[in-house]
Amino acid sequence: MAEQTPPTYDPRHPSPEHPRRGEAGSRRLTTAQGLRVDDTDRSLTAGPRGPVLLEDHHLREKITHFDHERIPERVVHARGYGARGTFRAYGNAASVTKAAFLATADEETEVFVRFSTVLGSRGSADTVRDVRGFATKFFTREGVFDLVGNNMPVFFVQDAIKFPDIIHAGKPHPHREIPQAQTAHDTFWDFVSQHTESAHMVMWAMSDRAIPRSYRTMEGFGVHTFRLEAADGTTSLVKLHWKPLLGTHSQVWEEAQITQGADPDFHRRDLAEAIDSGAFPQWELGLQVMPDTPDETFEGIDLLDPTNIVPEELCPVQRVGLLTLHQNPDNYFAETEQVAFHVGHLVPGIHVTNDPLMQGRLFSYLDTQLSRLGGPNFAQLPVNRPRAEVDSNLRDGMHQTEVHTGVAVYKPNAVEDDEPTASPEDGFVTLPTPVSGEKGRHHPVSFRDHFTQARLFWVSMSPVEQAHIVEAYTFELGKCFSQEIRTRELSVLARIDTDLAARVAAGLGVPVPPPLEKEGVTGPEEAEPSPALSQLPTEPGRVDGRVVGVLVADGGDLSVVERLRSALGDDGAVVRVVAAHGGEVTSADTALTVERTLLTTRSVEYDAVVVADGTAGTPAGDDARTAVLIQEAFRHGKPILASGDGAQVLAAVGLNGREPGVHVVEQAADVLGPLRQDLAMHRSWERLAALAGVTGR
Ligand code: HDE
Repeated sequence: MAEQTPPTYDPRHPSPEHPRRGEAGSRRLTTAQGLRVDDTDRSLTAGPRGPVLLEDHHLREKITHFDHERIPERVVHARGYGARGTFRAYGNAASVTKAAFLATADEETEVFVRFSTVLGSRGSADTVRDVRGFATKFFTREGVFDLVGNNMPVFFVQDAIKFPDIIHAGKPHPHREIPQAQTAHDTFWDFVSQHTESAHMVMWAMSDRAIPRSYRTMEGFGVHTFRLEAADGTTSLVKLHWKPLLGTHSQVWEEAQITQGADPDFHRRDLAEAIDSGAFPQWELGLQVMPDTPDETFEGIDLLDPTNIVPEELCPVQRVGLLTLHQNPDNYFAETEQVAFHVGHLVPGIHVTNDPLMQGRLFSYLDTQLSRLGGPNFAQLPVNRPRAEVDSNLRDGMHQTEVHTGVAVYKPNAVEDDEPTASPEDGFVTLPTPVSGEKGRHHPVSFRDHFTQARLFWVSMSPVEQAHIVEAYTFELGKCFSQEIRTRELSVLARIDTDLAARVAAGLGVPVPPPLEKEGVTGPEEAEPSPALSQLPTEPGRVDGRVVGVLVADGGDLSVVERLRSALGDDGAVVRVVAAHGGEVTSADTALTVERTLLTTRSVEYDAVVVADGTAGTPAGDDARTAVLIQEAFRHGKPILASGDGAQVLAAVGLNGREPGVHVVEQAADVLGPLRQDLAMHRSWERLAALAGVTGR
């Protein structure tokens, strides 16, 4: 194969696909046909107050185009946000795969990533309790590879044929289309309480993983086991992971709910602003490499069952490359909406397995693009266009943009002497894995343990995380109307863990039913905890993109803002000035621009709150919304600091600085130390534990 230069991407020089606008005053408004327009504000009418004329071709073109501006939203993962970036291979994956973008040290590959929620419509809020999509398109020199993953490593169903069922159960009830973007309703719990292979995934969905703090603080998973092939022909069974360099962090449930109203675009705004400010989010791609044995199991775990993880303690994650997102889309529709992922977009060295979920996905993704993007030529859209050379005999169809030449669009042909050749030498060769057995709708014995891994997840959580899981089940089941559904789900929980079931039942005020009995279903076996599953930081992490809100008042101490900005700014943390009014706050010879007022802000915007000296007794210090802001920050485990008389503002809501993660200091200079320390641990876990009434963190 001819050597091709690895694709590169320079964010400062946008591609010709995204031309910049012209000089001011140099552009002329035209119709779609390039005709210059005289007036686009008034329709053509017969007389000043007469009827509009059909003759107005500009009006008709403008309205007709507008009428057709939308395309069908994705049937799942409709709400999403994308970014461009690069992937750099470390080269150490060469022993496992011959895929050039992974195996070649320092090779850089252009990528487009789309994050999403699953259930909500395109206009739904970002911070709902849901699984997050984490789909990556690698424009490799050998063709496009799509890693269409989620932020959870397992799935609700083992077989693609059940996908329409779980989605119909989770989507709003069809008669009223309520509730939007959530699982806290009867049909979801009716389904999962009967369909017990969901038990493990439901536990993830009820955990803090379902309410990430940011796309930048999410892990990603390929979910299925892939079969990787090295240059020497050896194969391995491999699970794929994305590890965020900022750590894995979540919101707490009340915070996520408030965010839905206060800023429904919270996650897309966070990602876009981070990229704009140069705080480029990064993930390492990790591989769990397991032997390719005939039974396709590892340590007794069936690798074809997508409700199973392989604990990292049993098979460590080897990091093989770095993903950096460094450019926001220029146009949401053209890029984020039209990007088309497909599990079947593979490159040499990466193969699928017989995981029945994966097999069904191989059909679904291509199929859905046909109706979503209006035909088979979606690969020609700028956001999807491969960087490798394309020379296919695919022709015509809706929205064909290529002007193909030549007459012999078939193989073999003896009419043209430069026909494209197909060869196993450099082509994608399907591995000759053996297939045997009887046709049938099977239910393998190794797919029947529905509870051991759910238990594994539960016992791996810290006490605070367990408390959040209990709260989530209690919330969701509390929103169900059917007592029968609640009881059935409680019986599922009773089968996983007695304490979990007892705590949820207590919250619902109902007795604990006996553990669910279900024919043909086994488990749980005793499960060894996997500490890697817990999100609690074991050491201080990075503070990039963290937001500190500082409440200041006219005539008070403003120096704390500058101090924090110079100390935290280099690390990519943001310090926002909050005051009672807009414009500027002034004090002695200092003036600061106010970025948020008590009217326009809410606690959820901040990872930590500082109350500056000089706020007590001012409109800012006395405002009831300040009390709410501090109380919410407190309930959500966020660091809270007060300097000087700011202590009185805290005292008004009952805080004295002795609570975990609450600090009262004499002067502005003393704020930084404890603030940085607490921010780096994400939350005060002691406080969250105390609030949840559990001991330990
Ligand atoms: Fe998807 N999924 N899915 N899914 N999925 C789609 O494709 C489907 C599954 C995932 O940002 C659809 O282009 C089936 C698992 C992501 O554009 C559709 C099954 C995982 C995205 C589809 C699954 C995913 C999708 C809808 C069960 C994690 C968003 C629009 C067999 C590994 C991609 C589209 C984007 C989107 C089908 C299960 C991830 C309908 C049939 C498991 C991240 O084709």
